[in-house]
Amino acid sequence: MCASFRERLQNKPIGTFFELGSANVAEALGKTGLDFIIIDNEHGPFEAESTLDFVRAAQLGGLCALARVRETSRPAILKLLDIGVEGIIVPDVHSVAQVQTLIEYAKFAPLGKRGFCPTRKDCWGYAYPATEGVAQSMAIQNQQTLLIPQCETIGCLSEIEIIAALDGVDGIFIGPFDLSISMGIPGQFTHPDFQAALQRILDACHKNGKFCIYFTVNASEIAAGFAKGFDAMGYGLDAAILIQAYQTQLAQARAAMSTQS
Ligand code: 3PY
Ligand code: MG
Repeated sequence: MCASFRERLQNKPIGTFFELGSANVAEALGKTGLDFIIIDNEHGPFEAESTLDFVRAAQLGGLCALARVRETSRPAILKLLDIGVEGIIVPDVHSVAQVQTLIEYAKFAPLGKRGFCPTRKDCWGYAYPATEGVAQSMAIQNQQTLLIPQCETIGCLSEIEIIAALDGVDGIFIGPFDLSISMGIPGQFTHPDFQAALQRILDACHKNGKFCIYFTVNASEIAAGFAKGFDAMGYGLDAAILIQAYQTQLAQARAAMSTQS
């Protein structure tokens, strides 16, 4: 068994958004030194059925498999949890009430009202003993399966202290693009108001013993993110980094070719 996301928080984990949608890519990313991937059911083109194959491949490659849900509906959340993702990242959160509903969907009683069925998450019922298995599975899932709302709207920001304090919220993922857009300063990540918002979210999380994940598309900003106090960093998207890698390698090859003639 590879280290869990919580265990990896001790060592500044770095992940990436998984958009390419192939089990081969998920497995190959396990060779890169990444800690986790976020299988993107919000902006990516795939659904729960193919996500299951990506989860398996990621786990085979030693990666934590988190998934971003497509929407905040009960089926969208339940399906991803039941196929065995380690945590769900929930976009477009606006209010405390919405997060309370998310907790109902994502956590078993007594925290929430998640529906129970033996599924891949507990090896279809074979992971735990038959009689006490249900209660044991529920307790383990509540502890190990992470509910991570995104803070990426003004609404969420304005209630972040209450949201971060909710029992059942494990951590917060900041979406800088949407948060800056919602604040009326799109893409202005160094703007003082944006920086103050980041600090506010970070403080709300840490005051309540919750982890806080930030996202950047620049590898050069990862160290600064950890220095600021973020517990994990999302870095870029697999497709974009593939493009960059080819561009860099080809530019070097063409530069070497130009010196030959
Ligand atoms: C955002 O920046 O809005 C995100 O959701 C990260 O992709
Ligand atoms: Mg977003």
